[in-house]
Amino acid sequence: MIRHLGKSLIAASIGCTMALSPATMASEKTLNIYNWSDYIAEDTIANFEAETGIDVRYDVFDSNEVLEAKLLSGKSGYDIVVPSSDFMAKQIKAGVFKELDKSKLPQWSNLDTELMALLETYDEGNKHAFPYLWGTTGIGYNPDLVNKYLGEDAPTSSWDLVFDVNNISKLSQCGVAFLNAPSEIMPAALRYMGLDPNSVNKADYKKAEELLMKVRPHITYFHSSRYISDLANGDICVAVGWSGDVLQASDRAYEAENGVTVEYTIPDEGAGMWFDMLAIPKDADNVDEAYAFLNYLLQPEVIADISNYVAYASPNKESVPLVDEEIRENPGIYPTEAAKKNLYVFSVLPPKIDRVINRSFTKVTTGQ
Ligand code: SPD
Repeated sequence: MIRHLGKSLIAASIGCTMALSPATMASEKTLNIYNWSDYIAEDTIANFEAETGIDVRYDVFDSNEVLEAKLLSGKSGYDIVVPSSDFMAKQIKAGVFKELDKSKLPQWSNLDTELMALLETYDEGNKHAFPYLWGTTGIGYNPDLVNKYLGEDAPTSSWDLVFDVNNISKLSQCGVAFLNAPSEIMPAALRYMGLDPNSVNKADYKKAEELLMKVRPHITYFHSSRYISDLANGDICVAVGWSGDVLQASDRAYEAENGVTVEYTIPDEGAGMWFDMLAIPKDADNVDEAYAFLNYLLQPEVIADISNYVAYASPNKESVPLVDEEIRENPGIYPTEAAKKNLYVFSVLPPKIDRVINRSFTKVTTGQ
């Protein structure tokens, strides 16, 4: 179900600052960006710096929860951040973002209007943010290893692969990773059990916790970025992960010619679909520079290059014809209309349900 991107991908390590500014440039203008790891083309920042003369400090994270803690602490130190839409909605209520001045974003109309309408659920009037990229949360797997441990009939297009104890207990021999993300894993478990992935019923989360406790002993680790290289190297055989990250693993393995193949599946029972949003924190020091970067990303060629590189879908409709056919036609990146019917979006849940989710998930990850 997947293709090879045919380019090498460079991993940005979590918590590290990448020194991306040209050494020759002594600029007084700076911009501090906090984005997801493995989520930008290798030359995007350097090209932006060369075009604008702005020096960029580019830091990465792999968890909405980590970003949220920084934002709520008052002074994040960033001028651009990239929360997922459901987290952003709560952060807007907490007053952490500036309203965007759309007169400073002349290419706003490049954004897909249907998607922008959907995103109004999170941000009425699309006042505070616009989408960077979007994707799904599904299963990455190594078909050779999965067939070795489960046979040719392995249920690779079902959540049964990881939520059925019979299967995951065998797969634990080759390694199974789960995202360390309560807001992703709990909804997937609910959906697998035929429950509402956005349930507001505490009892449902108890059931999800029980299911996860059963499979927990067979999960090799919970982490939200390490699985890319582990899948690519054949060090694990299954990961519950994000679409583009799995496809990057596939590409890295292909480039390494190490005999490993990696596939991505959106399970038949359905999967979560999410949107990562570009926003300016209220306390940003470099607002003009932040707008320069937002305008840069609104250019169809720029975001098409990023989409080609990281294998996530672009919300910029003018960019889609510029995206490589192998990306555009990949149903793991741009799901078919039939697959879309099975996707769910993440609702903004009441704080008491968020607390239940986080407590349950902590029990699962710590085993206590
Ligand atoms: N490596 C990039 C991962 C981007 C993941 N976005 C997270 C969405 C969570 N709902």
